[in-house]
Amino acid sequence: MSIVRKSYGERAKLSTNDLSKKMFDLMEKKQTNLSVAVDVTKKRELIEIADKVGPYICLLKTHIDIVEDFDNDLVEQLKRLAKKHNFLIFEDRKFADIGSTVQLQYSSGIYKIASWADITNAHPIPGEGIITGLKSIGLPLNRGLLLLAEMSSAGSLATGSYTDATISMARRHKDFVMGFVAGRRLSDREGEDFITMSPGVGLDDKGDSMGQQYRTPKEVIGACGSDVIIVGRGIYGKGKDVVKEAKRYRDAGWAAYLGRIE
Ligand code: 5BU
Repeated sequence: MSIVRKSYGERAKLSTNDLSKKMFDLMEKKQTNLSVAVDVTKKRELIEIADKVGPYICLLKTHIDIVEDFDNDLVEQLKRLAKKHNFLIFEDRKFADIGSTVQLQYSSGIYKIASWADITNAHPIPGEGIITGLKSIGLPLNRGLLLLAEMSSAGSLATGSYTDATISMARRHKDFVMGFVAGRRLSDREGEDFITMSPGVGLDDKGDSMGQQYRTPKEVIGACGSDVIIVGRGIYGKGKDVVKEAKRYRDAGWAAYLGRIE
């Protein structure tokens, strides 16, 4: 796989996926490829962190179902912050069911994810119907989907032919599938440009006690050609200065990107 040398701005112009275009444009303008994964269980904490990291991120990643006091006002506040700081919202829902079920999980229930999350993601394990189901809800709302082609955790089964089949599935739905969650760039075919987002990024630790594995922004963006670093506990973990860490990861991610395109 060759490393992409094009800037985010050039890729925005060339992209045929509306949301990828928007994402690349935003990254170029705001000069950040950092996404913060805010895995906290209280609404107030989620909003507080989102407001603090807002100026430094292109994308806020949520796990909305872990928030104990979730209500519609949380969604309204997140949308307001997204506008205020100019970032997109990614609900890391990891859908994994048949098309008809994911349609309902995406549009309905308490969370109504499709109504507020610009981006969500899905495991390719059920086959292509999962994309068709999600697309029927998301595309009319200008949403985008990432397929989980790889995972950052030790022993992940998403490797080899599974990852290859995921790329083929994405190619058949380029209007809705904007790219992959993966540890590296997966395709450099002429005329297509999937965005790659990578979790498992840390500057200080190598992992956690439950299989998470961290690599540095330089490895992920520079050597492996990914586009967005997703950082959670490295930024908001115990005793951390959230703003200081967000700036530090933003700078590290951007430096790795500049080193790659030059
Ligand atoms: P951390 O605190 O930086 O380890 O958080 C990583 C986040 O990314 C967390 O929300 C996970 O659910 C998410 N994640 C991941 O760690 N690895 C993966 O392969 C995927 C998502 Br997909």
